[in-house]
Amino acid sequence: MGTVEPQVAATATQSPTTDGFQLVIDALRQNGIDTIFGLPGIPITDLTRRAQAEGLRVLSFRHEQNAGYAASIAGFLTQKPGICLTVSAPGFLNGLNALAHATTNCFPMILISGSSEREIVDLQQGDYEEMDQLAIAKPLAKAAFRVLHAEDIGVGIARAIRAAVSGRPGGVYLDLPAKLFAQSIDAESGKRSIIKVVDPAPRQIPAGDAIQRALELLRNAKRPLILLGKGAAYAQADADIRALVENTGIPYLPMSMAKGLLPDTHEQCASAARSFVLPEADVVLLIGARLNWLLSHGKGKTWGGKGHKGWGGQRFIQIDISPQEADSNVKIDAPVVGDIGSCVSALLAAIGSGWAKPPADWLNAINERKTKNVAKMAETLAKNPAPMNFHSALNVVRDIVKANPDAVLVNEGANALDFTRSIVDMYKPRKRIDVGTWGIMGIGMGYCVAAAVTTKQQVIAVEGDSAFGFSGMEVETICRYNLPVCIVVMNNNGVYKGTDVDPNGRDPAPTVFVKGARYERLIEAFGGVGVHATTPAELRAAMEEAIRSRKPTLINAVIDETAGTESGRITSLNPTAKKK
Ligand SMILES: Cc1ncc(C[n+]2csc(CCOP(=O)(O)OP(=O)(O)O)c2C)c(N)n1
Ligand SMILES: [Mg+2]
Repeated sequence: MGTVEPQVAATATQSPTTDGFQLVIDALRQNGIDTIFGLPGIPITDLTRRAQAEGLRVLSFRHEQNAGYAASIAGFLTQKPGICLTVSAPGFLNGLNALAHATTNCFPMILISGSSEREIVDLQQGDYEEMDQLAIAKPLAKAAFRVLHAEDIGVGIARAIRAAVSGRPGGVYLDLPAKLFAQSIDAESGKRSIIKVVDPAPRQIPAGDAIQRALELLRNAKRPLILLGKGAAYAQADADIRALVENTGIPYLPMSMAKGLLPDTHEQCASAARSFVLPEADVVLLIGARLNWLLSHGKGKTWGGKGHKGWGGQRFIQIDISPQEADSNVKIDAPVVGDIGSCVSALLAAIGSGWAKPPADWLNAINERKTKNVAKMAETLAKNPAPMNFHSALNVVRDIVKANPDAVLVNEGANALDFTRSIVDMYKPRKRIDVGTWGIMGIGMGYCVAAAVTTKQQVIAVEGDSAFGFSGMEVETICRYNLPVCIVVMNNNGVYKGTDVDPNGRDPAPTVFVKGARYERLIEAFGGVGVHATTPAELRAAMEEAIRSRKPTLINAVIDETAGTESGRITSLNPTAKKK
């Protein structure tokens, strides 16, 4: 055993050191990242502890997929990359779904996964949780990097941040092998190695001739239409987008997550006449909306085309940050490439004042449809059938959201999604977050956690009973952090409906769950409030109380099991066996 003195002498002459753990934390913090969504284990357990000790918010989940979805939507809501932190192989794979989701939805996110020893992994010698994670992440990520040396952590995180938020945002993978964390280097050079990223998402100014080309087309339109996508919501250019819509007087349709960019009750909102305006419009201005399946690829019957691929005759102006987006499905006559904020403000400036409103016959025709459809919907919503159905339950949610316009609405399911989207009006930007481009189930509870911690607002989740099951265990997470989340499970005993039966009478049908399941008891196990609601009045009282108390609440809203339709609104995409 040595004495104490030599050690003291040694530390007195050695310069201070830092290590990989610390450098990761410093690099994130210096770039304004204050929250990590993750799940601890080898080799990142100490990273979660030390990040928390240093004041970062570390939110620990029950499954990495939910942490990943949380990170992805935090990216959407804040324009900063959402961080998901996982262990190696299985934890990494659990996070990968969310990484792919972020890339597909253009949400900035960084999946940081610990990984096993490179020398062993590359020789496939059977290491603990052995996997070539970088290779696997690459096709699903916008970019993927690995850091091997502590002095490169600063560069690695800077590159990951830039890749995630610049241009079209997306999911980035950052591989941090176990050995990196304990590497120690001189503190001063460590400090110098951190890069505070300057201008991570540079504005991209559209070309003047592109703006003129777009205005030319718009000016000559007889039946113009504006389509707002979630890219427009992400851009946080809310005032300019509203001014563009109002100054031109052009009717607009918001895509699901663009709802509330202008209030859904706005007189120019054409949502209630969607099936009329799409085929009838002659010039369509797309703002941060891609012509993917959600818009029937810009052609076919939805757009008034003959058959399922026929062009409907519309001419398109497309504002998008990616120069490759135009012409992906139909011809784009006027592509405007740039960031949405810059493009919209350039259009606004070029329009000036005195833009002629669209022809009155177009606006009148839309209003006529709107009035008729709104009246029809009001009639349906006023009914109070027993058992409760989607409409009578969502009529309550509609009122609650109207009274609490700052609340964030999370929504997933099939019927539970489609009916909510069309019935529940949104009043403010980025208040509706849902299944996104893929129509995935499983975003629910992760989105709730992220929305609550990043916005500090009340969160309301409208969940199909199937949808809820994908992330249901995170009600513990919601209770543990005591988040103001009110979950409404639209319980119709199954996927789409609860009525299917096994023709052989042996098992429950594949689409059906335990009938009369008591989902509210799940949250009671963790100290949350559970409510069983069988009428709109019970649902209303429970939601009002949840919002008043800000307590984690799960309301099991019992819905008529015959009320839904197969696949909700997208029945046409569902191949079914030919009926005999
Ligand atoms: C990850 C994933 N798995 C499966 C599906 C297929 N799917 C679409 S909607 C849905 C569930 C619909 O049932 P529910 O959430 O109860 O909504 P309901 O129509 O009954 O209101 C499923 C499983 C999916 N979209 N995503
Ligand atoms: Mg259901």
